[in-house]
Amino acid sequence: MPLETPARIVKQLARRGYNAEREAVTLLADEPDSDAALERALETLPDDALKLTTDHVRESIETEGRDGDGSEIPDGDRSTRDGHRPVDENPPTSTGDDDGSPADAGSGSPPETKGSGEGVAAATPTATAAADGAAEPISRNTDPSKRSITVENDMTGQSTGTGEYGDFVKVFRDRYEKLSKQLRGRVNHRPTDALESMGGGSDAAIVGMVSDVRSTASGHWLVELEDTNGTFPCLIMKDRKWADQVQELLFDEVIAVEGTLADDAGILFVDSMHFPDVPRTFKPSTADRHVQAALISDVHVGSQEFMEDAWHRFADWLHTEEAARIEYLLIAGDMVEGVGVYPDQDEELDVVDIFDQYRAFSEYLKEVPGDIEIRMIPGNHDAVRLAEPQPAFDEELRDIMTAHDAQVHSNPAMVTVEGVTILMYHGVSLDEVIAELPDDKASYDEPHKAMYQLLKKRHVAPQYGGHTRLAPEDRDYLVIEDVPDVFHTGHVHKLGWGKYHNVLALNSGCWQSQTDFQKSVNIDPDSGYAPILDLDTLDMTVRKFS
Ligand code: D5M
Ligand code: FE
Ligand code: ZN
Repeated sequence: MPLETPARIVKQLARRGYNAEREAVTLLADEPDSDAALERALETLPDDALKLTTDHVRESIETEGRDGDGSEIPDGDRSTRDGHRPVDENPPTSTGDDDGSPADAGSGSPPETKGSGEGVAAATPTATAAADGAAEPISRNTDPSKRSITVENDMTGQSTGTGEYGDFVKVFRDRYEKLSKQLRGRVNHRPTDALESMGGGSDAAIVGMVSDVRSTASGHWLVELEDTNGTFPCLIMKDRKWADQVQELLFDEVIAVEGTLADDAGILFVDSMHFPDVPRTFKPSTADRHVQAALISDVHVGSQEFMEDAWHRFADWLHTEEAARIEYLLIAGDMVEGVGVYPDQDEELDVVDIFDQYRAFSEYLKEVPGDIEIRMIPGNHDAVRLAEPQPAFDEELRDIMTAHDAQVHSNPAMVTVEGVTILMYHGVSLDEVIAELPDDKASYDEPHKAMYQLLKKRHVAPQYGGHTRLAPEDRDYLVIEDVPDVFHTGHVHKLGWGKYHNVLALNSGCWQSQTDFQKSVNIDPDSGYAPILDLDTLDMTVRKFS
């Protein structure tokens, strides 16, 4: 018997999505033809079994002894993906800085390729148990009583919007209500229609939605704020520190300003500006045990650029002892490439039918160990309505993706995993934040900084009528009402993470290599990385599989 047999058996099992008891592997390895014994054991395994037990192997070997036919399973029935991967694939690991230092801690460039990321520990390749020959059948906790997931703000099935004018009034009222509540305690504000009667020269404050931003001939800023009673012009002088903040403003976000009314009480000279923001004293919650979640997005199955090999390596790695603590997998949108999402996209499709794309995606999900719990939300490439909030995949799509029993939620959704609340949002508005804000505040190279802006505005997609399509509902599901412990987005295909007022913001890269369009606009995607989150410490580790 060749020495590497147990390792090979573990790998074979992993490829097909099974875990195994240690002794089951030993029994198979001791068989004269261990490959055939493995095939027999798997053939007789019930469809819903996730783990190959010692008892089952023993039984299948004994039955085989009794039947005595000893026939080989034809090669074609073996893992259909054999040969895709080199056997000694050891994904390197890097640990993000988590010293609680301000915003930039752990500038998220993957250190494996970009070496000098500030505050990021150097990459240290680690051995993977199953791959280096030490057969370690994985022992993942499967005690369901230790696990918990609850979901809030899921609007699936709650959509009431008909797109009529009244719906827009309702959703903006709700946004204003929710966000002004965050600001009311901080300023002594008056409704816009009461300001003029206050008299010139008085101190005043307004809480309102940004309805216009203009620069004046002399370089000052005129910001128009709107509340439920009307609008009011506010002047921010160019030499005030707040002038810098004006560059961060997006239409329709809610802010508060304080200042002095002009002599005719027709304009407010702004002295200070307030954002709903995350309190600096915010303390995130953590899990009670050492358990991890993998946070990924943008798989893009069906695209010619989908990185199948990297995905296989990732899924295989999830079956190893190193990944035994990972009990959750969260996917933040763009499961498939979709059809007709961008002009000329069909030229880069590997799978042209949208349902076939989901069927293929479902097969890739099957490679993930069955005892990892999966949650996913849609993105702009998925087959749900494009306008946000996006409801979860409908029944037809869920039926296609039943293999792994992955649960689906709306985009956005607040998913609480063992006490850690993760705001999952696909991230289409990030394009807009990056386009509108100066580079040092938001750029594709540091996508987490664009996420900080959304946290500061307490809204995942503030601007209406721009690049991000919004659907009016009777409430604004896109407001970040409660501060999450972790904010997880994707979409821009860049990896980046950091902390904003103790909230971990993570943009999780993608599984698609550079497309022709991305090449034409110089987007260099971070493909094939899996960010792993320690739920008990909120530390991040990034694994590279490409
Ligand atoms: O988008 C991935 C990223 O690339 C995101 O930042 C948008 C941008 N992108 C990709 N293709 C296009 C086209 N054709 N037009 C404009 N922007 C694009 P994703 O939606 O995940 O593919
Ligand atoms: Fe994407
Ligand atoms: Zn996207």
